Amino acid sequence: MQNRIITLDEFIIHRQKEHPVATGELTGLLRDIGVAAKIVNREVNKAGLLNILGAVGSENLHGDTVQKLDLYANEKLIECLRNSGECAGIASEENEEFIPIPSVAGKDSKYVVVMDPLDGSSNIDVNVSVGTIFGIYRRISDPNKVVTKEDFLQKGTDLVAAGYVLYGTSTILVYTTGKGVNGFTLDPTIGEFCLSHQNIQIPKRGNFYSVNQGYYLKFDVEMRRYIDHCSDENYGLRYIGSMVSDIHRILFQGGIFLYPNTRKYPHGKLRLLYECNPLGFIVEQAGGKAISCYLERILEIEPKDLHQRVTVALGSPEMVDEMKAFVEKYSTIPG
Ligand code: AHM
Repeated sequence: MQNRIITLDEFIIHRQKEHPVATGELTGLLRDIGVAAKIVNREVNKAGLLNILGAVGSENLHGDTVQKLDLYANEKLIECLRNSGECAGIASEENEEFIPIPSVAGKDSKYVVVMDPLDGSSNIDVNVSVGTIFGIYRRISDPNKVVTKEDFLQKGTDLVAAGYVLYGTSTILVYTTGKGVNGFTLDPTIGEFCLSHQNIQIPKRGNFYSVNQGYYLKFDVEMRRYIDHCSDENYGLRYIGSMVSDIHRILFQGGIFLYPNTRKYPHGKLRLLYECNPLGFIVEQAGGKAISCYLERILEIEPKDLHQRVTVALGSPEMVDEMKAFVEKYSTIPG
């Protein structure tokens, strides 16, 4: 642990200096996301006082009930990114279509952002941790023109940066630019994210598995066998129902997170672009693994649709390998 405080801003500027050709745009974008996270954090913390808990009543395009705070987080993040000047477009889990952003002060940005503004929304109105997830891609379309869908439909291996903010007992921002994973805890007394977890390394194995075991009977046989194995091995079951929180624990204590296909969600529930790719990138950067329940590496899946769902198993490398062995042994799907 360093003996002087290093803020998120200092850290990302320092990292930029390590790349002599860097223009500072990514640095600016990460800093703007940090600012947006502080604003969302403020609202999450006082949600109970402001009557923005509970559902608006409408359903989002996936059929989930939209919570007021989801809308707020979505709006705030979009607003910050729109004013940033470093972002050419946004694809958000809360919006059916991507949002092109006009250039600010005549400057054409080369980055686009994918995000889940407030993941784990069913936990909001009972004061349980929720999180923001983001990923940053370099746009592939002509930078002088409006962004296209292809700018967002890039594989996870093309991510330039990814991160999450966990609004928990303390608020922590964890991000990677492909050179390790670092965590910054918000010090509310100075209003700054301060480096608290340097070069995070996921344990090779852990004592926990994280899955919605209530759906056990709806999982395929190989997944049921693997879950039985976890139970036989006396792994503890930990499932918050907020992917950011579940992954955060696994990042530090080791373990495996699973969201397989069910009858309700034949392709899995979680979104490739907004949830699985950014968190998969972070987990891999910390030394872990992220695969689908059909054993494809998450980051190599070719996205076809902005809101594409995917099955997922991610976490400690040895546990993901173990799950893979169960799929290979028991799967009835040829191949
Ligand atoms: P959300 O986009 O409505 O917030 O749903 C995503 C969340 C994840 O954070 C979590 O892992 C999962 O949904 C929980 O789903 P389930 O309640 O089906 O177990």
